[in-house]
Amino acid sequence: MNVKQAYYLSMEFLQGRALLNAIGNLELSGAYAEALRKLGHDLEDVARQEQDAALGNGGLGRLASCFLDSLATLNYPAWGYGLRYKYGLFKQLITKDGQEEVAESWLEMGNPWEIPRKDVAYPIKFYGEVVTGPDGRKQWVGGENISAVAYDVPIPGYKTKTTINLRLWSTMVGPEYFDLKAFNSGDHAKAYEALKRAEKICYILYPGDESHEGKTLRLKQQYTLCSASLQDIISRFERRSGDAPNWNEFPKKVAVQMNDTHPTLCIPELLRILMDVKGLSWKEAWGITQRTVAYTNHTVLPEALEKWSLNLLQELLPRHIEIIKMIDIELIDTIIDEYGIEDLELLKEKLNQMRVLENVELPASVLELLVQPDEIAIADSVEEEEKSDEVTEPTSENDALEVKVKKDAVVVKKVSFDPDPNSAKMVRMANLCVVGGHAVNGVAEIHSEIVKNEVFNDFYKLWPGKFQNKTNGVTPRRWISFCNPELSKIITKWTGTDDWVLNTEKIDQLRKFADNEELQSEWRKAKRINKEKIVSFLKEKTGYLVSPDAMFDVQVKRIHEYKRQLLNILGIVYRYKKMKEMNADERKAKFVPRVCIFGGKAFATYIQAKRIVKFITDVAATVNNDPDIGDLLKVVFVPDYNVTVAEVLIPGSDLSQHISTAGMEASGTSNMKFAMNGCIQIGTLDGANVEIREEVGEENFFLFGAKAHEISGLRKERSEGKFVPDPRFEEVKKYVRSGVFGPYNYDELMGSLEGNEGYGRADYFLVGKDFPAYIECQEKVDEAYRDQKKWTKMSILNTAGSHKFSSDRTIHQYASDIWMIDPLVLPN
Ligand code: T68
Repeated sequence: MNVKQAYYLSMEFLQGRALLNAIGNLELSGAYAEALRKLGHDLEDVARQEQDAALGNGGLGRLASCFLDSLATLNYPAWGYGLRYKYGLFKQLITKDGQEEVAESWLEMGNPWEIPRKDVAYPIKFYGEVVTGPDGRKQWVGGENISAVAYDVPIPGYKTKTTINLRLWSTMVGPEYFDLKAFNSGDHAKAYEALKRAEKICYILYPGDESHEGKTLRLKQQYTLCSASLQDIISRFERRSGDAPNWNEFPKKVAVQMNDTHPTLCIPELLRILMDVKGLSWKEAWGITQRTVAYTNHTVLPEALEKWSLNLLQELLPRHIEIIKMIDIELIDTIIDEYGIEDLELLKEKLNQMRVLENVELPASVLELLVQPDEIAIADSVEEEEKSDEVTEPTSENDALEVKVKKDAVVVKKVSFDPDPNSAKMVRMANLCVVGGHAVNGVAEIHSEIVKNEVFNDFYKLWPGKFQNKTNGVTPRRWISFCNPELSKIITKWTGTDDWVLNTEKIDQLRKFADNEELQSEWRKAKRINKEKIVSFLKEKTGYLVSPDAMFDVQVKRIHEYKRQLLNILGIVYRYKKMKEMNADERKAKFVPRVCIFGGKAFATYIQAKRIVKFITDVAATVNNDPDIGDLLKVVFVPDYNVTVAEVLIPGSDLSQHISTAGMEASGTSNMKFAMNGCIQIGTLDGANVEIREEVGEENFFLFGAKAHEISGLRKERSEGKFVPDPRFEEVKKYVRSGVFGPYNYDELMGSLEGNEGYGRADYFLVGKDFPAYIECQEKVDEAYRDQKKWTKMSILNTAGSHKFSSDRTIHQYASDIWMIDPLVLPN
């Protein structure tokens, strides 16, 4: 059956544990537990032995894994492709100094979930040079040659026989690269050099890329993923098409989705193979490539939009840079067609913003077009506006003269197209993706609007039809059914079927029972059981003993300034200070007991994020040991947050925090998981929060904070020195600086929230601006929690309204709007 197949290429897959998920999807949990019991083992104990497969950082990687579950479940012909990192995302230790990273050696005990496919291997080349072969085709020769070997990880779907494949590449070299001579002469290290060089490509996820070596390694990783996957996809296409493949059919059989820009090299690699290996013309190859690939954007943070140094690319992938230059020329032609050459300033601006190559001279043919000899002649014959009778000659071949008729004088203005000699030449991967693919999508409605109207607005004006929204989703198997069996039983009972696991819209039926006392009581019992699991978990991991009677208030996600863990912890500090100012009775009357739980990893080189971790743990140490406070407030930083930890924390949370500066969180996906598990959110109008609030009802969501469209104005106000901070914000910073939380110097952290100037300073993320609204909103949360009936109703309505956020819905939309693939159920 030669149907069209989709391939999801991602540098990250955050799979978590596989056992309970696999037997759950195969509906074998009961039988498996029983079989284990007979052998004297407990299923949960066995499951706990498994290490998380943490081949990802956060949301982007976990999304890829949720997508695989949905693809298999919905019987789509689709595979995932990634890298088999030897060490996953680091293990996070929390010490007295904050976060410490150690390597996560997840393969140490072997991996029972993979099938090594030594028979599936492809050559990968780096460096070398480009020559023209006797047939006139370009050939990439010499260089460093390694091989990428496949490891297949089966992904079983839920209630279906379909099992799809996640193919992970590992890098090595053949025995011919073992330097026997060197070894025999005693130079053992040299003998293994080539092998080590190859193997290190797949050592770790996201190597630090501050150094040249680090950058090179990261680029090698990206290219390995793209090249090996495309060679595999192409060889499958050829196998299925028989003797003479019709390459025009390729986009009818293959859809390649690039998970962010990390697999962008797919574009020049597909072009290279089609032209240099298969002999197609540029025009044919370019058309095929554009119809095959599509790009998902996951961030609008300018610093996260990937750029690579042209020199590094030139050195490592010389043929690809030639191809990228050809793409750049295609794009320049399109930009000139669109904007014309009359207004050279405008044209220059558009070229500067839109080109794939940044700060690189224009090709000579284009410059020729831009320098209009006629206009120079006119200019020569008239006086300039400034009454100078000298017309400036172009100083370099990259300069052009712009002639404008202004009143009755002719104004001659020199427009320089020279690159800036002080800035590096770069390749903009996102622009390459937008030009090279047929679809570009954001991951939540508000984010897709920002993608269209801000980040890629020039491209949107050029090709409005390319831009789409695909709101993220999460798999209800892992994120309700398996992680929360207590709640699942209740949903099944009240909706009358367990069909909701596949057809989540059925969960909506809970809505009509939201006031039902029996349901409410069952609901609270389930939450209580899940909270007790958190209590034991926290005791084991941190030593802190918390009370399940308290509200569990949770913020778990990567530590980043834009996600504003700092706002949360400053809110807690403010609460603590107020408690300290009251007597015991006043305290009890005013505050609902809370356990504030944080979890998340800071990128190893992100100093400010690490300071935030340190701050949270310092606050925890002070508050938790304060006898005045007791169970009224506890703060816990859970070390080493990962998928497995999320599976414990999410079902037992009461309140979850999604409080990013509006416009900065592309979507968020844990917000969806929390809603599904009946947790109420406190959040800003950002990412998928906007849609979650719409679905669950605004009265069941604690909203606060500035709106996305206000942010740039607020930053401007700040830089002009017009921002007047709320006295409560000043009070809380002063309190932190006073040393209540220990000897650590918090000047740097608090200072980042002050001043008028600079990114990373001047409170760029508007913590101070949103602080008063946040603490007032938290007071409303306390008030709502006191009324347990009301709270339980809100909780039920969150679960009921969460059904849109199943990744099954998302995957159906990708399949029908971008990939054009259909489900395929194989006959028995
Ligand atoms: C996240 N992005 C978005 N990036 O932040 C989140 N890795 O809003 C969204 O819900 C999620 O993607 C899924 O769409 C990430 O997780 C990374 O982890 C990342 C960024 C740069 C390089 C590598």
